[in-house]
Amino acid sequence: MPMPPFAVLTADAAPPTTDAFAEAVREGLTRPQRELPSRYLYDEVGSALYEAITWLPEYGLSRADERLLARHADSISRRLPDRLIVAELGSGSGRKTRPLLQALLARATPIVYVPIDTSASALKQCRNELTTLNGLTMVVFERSYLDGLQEAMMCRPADHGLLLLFLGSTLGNFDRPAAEVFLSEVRRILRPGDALLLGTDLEKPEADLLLAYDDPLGVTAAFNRNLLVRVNRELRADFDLAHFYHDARYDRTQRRIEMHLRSDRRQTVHIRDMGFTCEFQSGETIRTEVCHKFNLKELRDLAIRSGFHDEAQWVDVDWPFAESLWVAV
Ligand code: AVI
Repeated sequence: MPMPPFAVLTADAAPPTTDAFAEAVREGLTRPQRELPSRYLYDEVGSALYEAITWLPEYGLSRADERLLARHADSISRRLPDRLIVAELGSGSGRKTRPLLQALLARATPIVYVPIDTSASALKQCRNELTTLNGLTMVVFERSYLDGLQEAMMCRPADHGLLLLFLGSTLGNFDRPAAEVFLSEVRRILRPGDALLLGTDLEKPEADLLLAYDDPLGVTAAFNRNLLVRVNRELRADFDLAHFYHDARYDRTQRRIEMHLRSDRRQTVHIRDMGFTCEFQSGETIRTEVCHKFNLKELRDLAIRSGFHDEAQWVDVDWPFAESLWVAV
């Protein structure tokens, strides 16, 4: 399909609906370990708070990702074909992607860049950050990752390769088995020879991780508790924020940080839009996010198991983090 002659196109949005949110909240809060899906952390306020987290001295993940992409943009781009579409799952603000797009544009223009995200606010930031790049055509998809990727494949001229970016260790927010299933699904949508650049946070001392996810300023706590503000606002609930605390833990067996919201007393919460009541015991928690940490060997094994060849890997030494370039076999 020929590309549109304009710089920015927003596809008809299919964002998560309030019904889907309500269903996810009901389902999650009735589990033995109560849960709220982490994708709902990213409303307008949540996206801004996450952006603030990326600047915190204790949270080195995003800066390591950015450093690696800036340092190795040329070597990454040299391994890719000149005629290329770049799609990105979970574009975030677009800041980290800029140097890589610049390196690709220095070799060949135009480049079509397709950020795919369920967060309208993240896509807006990304558009603002990257529209100034000469020679870049953006096609923005407010979609789930796999739906968006499938549509991106349809925008792709037959003689173009595809580079898919999945950065920022978003893969770590999936359970490990789900991560493998997801990568295999991605592989099924790609064509042989297409590339995946995967950014993942690596294992590091537990104390560093706990500080990264429970910063002294309380930004991560606000990011986490904002999820209750969202449930209150969108589903007319009455979570009392004075009695739910941010709790970040490291699970050594699963090698992951878990974020929870802990009730500091016995209390009853009503979610009026759903006619649903939830009793909390003192100390009971709602798990809101899991952030898995990886090692290099398991990433290489994961590449093979999900149908990729592990082409190259770059690692940041200051904050152990890996950028892996995989090619679909
Ligand atoms: C988006 N994701 C990769 C972040 C992480 O580190 O897993 C989300 C986050 N949660 C708390 N701080 C950052």
